[in-house]
This record gives sequence, C-alpha cells and structure tokens, in this order.
Amino acid sequence: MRMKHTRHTLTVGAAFAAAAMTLGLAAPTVQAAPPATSTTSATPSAATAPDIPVANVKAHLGQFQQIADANGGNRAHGHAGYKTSLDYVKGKLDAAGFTTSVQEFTSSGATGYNLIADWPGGDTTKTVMAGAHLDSVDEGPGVNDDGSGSAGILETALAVSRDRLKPAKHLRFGWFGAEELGLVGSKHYVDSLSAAERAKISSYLNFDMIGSPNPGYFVYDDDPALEKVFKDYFTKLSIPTEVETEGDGRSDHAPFKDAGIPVGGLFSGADYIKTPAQAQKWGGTAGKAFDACYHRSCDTSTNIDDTVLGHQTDAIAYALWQLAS
Ligand code: DTR
Ligand code: ZN
Ligand code: ZN
Repeated sequence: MRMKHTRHTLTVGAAFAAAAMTLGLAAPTVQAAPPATSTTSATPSAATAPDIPVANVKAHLGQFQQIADANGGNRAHGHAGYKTSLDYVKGKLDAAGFTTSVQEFTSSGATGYNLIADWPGGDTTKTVMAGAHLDSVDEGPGVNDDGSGSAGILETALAVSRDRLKPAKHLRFGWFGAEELGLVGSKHYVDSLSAAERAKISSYLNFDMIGSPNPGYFVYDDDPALEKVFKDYFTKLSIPTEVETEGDGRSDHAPFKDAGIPVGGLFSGADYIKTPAQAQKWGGTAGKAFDACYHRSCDTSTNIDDTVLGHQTDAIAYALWQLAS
C-alpha cells in the first residue's frame, strides 16, 4: 500500500515537473506521504468531510505570529517574515505528501513567491483549487489578514493527507504573495498558465479573512453553484449568511474570475461596521468594525474569533470534499 502510493506520487510528480518547467515554476519537491492514520483511502463526499481541528489551525496562527515577532513584526512582501512563513507552510505540505512548487515573481523591486501544492491523483482536467494570501501588510503580523485563510487551507490540506483522500477531481492549494500590493502574486500565477491550463481549473475558492474578532458569515456570490455549497453548509449549522459585498475584486479570486474561472469563497469581515441587525443574528458588537485591527499592528494571534475560524475552516473542508467527488 505504502509502496504503491509512493510510486504513484513520483509518477505524478514527474509529470508535474514537466508542466512546471513550462510554467516557469521552480522544480517541485516530491516527498512520500507519511504513514497513514487509517488503513483505508477515502473517497470524498459531503457526508465524509472531516471536522477540522481548530486547535491545529490556531497552532499555525501561533507560528505566523512567532515568525512576525522574529522578523520585525510583519510577514509582508519583500521582508524576511514572508519567505519564512512560506517555508513553514511548504515544510508541512512536503511532509504530508503534497507536490509543492515555489513560483517567483518581482514586485516593487523585491522577489515575491507563490506556493502551489498539488495532491497527487484525481482528474487534472477538472482541478478544484483553494487559495489564500500569505503576505501581511507592513504594519503588522497579519494573523487574521490573511494568516487565517492561509492556516485554514493548510489544515484542510493536511486533512486531505490524513484521510488519504482519493478524489475524482484533482486538488490544488495556493498561497499567494504580494496580495496587499494589488493581487500581484495571484495575477502572476493566473498569467503564467496557458489557456489550456486555465481551462483545467474548474473552480477556485478564496479565503481571505475567516477569523474576524467581531465576526460575520459572508459568502461570495460569484458562481451560483459554489455559493450554494457554502450556503448549504451554514444552513445545516443554522447560521445565517449574507452575500459578501465589502470587497468585490479586492482579493485573489479576481484574477481567476477575470480569466473565466468559476470562483467562490468565504469572508468574516474587515473594516466595515457591523449593523445592529448583523449583531442580532451573529452576536458580537454593533457599531464596531468586523475587524478593528484590519491592516494594523494589533492584527495578532489574539485578533481571532475561534468560533468563526472553526466554522469557516470546516466549511472549506465540506466544499472541497463535495466539489472533488
Ligand atoms: N482583500 C483584503 C480585504 C478585504 C476587504 N474586503 C474583502 C472582501 C472579500 C475578501 C477580502 C476582502 C485584504 O487583503 O486587505
Ligand atoms: Zn489586507
Ligand atoms: Zn487579505
């Protein structure tokens, strides 16, 4: 079983290496998956989607905080904390059996990096991709923006590995650089794909701020089918949602959408003010921003609501398990 998996991984890795060279990506790192936590491989479905341990997501956020603390207080493009964050995420994915690639670009005179992680297997002509931006602003550690989305998709990727998932569709995860400078990394990634490669991405799901301390539950209303997957999940939990209207085009889904790829995503709110009606249905404080530390030095590991972080991360897993089946 283990041998078979290893051989399969290397074959897909070799195929990806050829594709990566065409795309100008650095050579991918391929590692065998660690020992399985269960002996059977799982076929994903909405019914088998795992509960993602929020403690693990919080542990990644603690690491991002420590990385910022050790690197001048931020994880911004062009600063050491960015690349250190990327190396942390990449290390976890490599050890879990993902095929990872680091894509370099230049912005404002500094080198930026995207991290792309492919789970070996599945139909690559129907790729389901989830992404988040890994850079903070210069002003702070960016734990909610967007450590939260970065940690949420990381822990979901690790759950794919733990479950030894055998999805019908191919699964890909992306951590983008320089979002805060104008979606630079995600634009670079989409631009680097040929028309044929773009056509293979059947959906892109974006997670930029999913742990806001005065939270809301916003669902992107771009692709109706993707919007429905998330709404169905929150309906099951009896949590009301609203359509995300705070930032159309303000995050990494925009380049994918512009390229004609169906997009969706979740958002727990940034600098807009929570209304009394929203406080009534979601709790928290009316008249206060969803994230009063948005783009500030106080966007630290204490700037997170664990409940919304847990629900939105579970929703990521639910969506991927359903869409990849
Ligand atoms: N792009 C984010 C903040 C942001 C504001 N509104 C939205 C809506 C949907 C996603 C993200 C956002 C940032 O990185 O600053
Ligand atoms: Zn931001
Ligand atoms: Zn953001």
